[in-house]
Amino acid sequence: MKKKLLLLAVTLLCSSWVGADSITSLIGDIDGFGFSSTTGLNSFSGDPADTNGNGILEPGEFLPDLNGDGRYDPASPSKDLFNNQEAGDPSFTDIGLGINPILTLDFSYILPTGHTITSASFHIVMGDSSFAQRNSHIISLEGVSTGEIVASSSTGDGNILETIVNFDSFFFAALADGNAQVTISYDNTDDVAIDYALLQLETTVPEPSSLGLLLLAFLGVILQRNLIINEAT
Ligand SMILES: [Ca+2]
Ligand SMILES: [Ca+2]
Ligand SMILES: [Ca+2]
Ligand SMILES: [Ca+2]
Repeated sequence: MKKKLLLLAVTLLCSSWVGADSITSLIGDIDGFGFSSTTGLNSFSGDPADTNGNGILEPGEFLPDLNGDGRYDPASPSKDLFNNQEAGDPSFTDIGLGINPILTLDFSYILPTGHTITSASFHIVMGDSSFAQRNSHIISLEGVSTGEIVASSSTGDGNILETIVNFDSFFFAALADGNAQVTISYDNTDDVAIDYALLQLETTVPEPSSLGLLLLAFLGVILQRNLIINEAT
């Protein structure tokens, strides 16, 4: 009986062991809004837009004041509009989009059999954050609003920020089919440009090694039962 209890304990232990996995679905490319070089690109202040000088425009840095008028503004009379799109870029990344765009982003990915979603987050790197995030904008998943994203404090005209939205567990079921449609409705923006967006899923999955141990435990129970039957006959 002790052996049976021990085996049962091992079985329960094995069945509770899970591993973690991570799934990332990327829309667009991480290439600093497509600027092939940041040399000579200045922010509204006249300082280098690529503040850390690593050759790529990133969150915390700036979209460039291309016409040198001391502001980032694609609208007339300022002309800072850019189009750095390459083959394969989605139509809404690496390009100045103008004011108040409404965007639909279709993520697709594979959620392996047996995986359970434990967290999901949406990330988007965009500017002009001094305006695009000064006012709230709505992000929806599969047509259901996830709430308003309220502006963070502006750090200068043309500022680039990464916005992260953590989805409530209410949305996990809608993400299980490997497709996720995120829509963004901006309100009262100056200009919006997007480098890329991504969907990050964290999952749990039974460990193959645990499954092996589970099978061994199950076989142990069978073998012991046969021994008991053999001893009784
Ligand atoms: Ca690109
Ligand atoms: Ca940089
Ligand atoms: Ca300008
Ligand atoms: Ca890009």
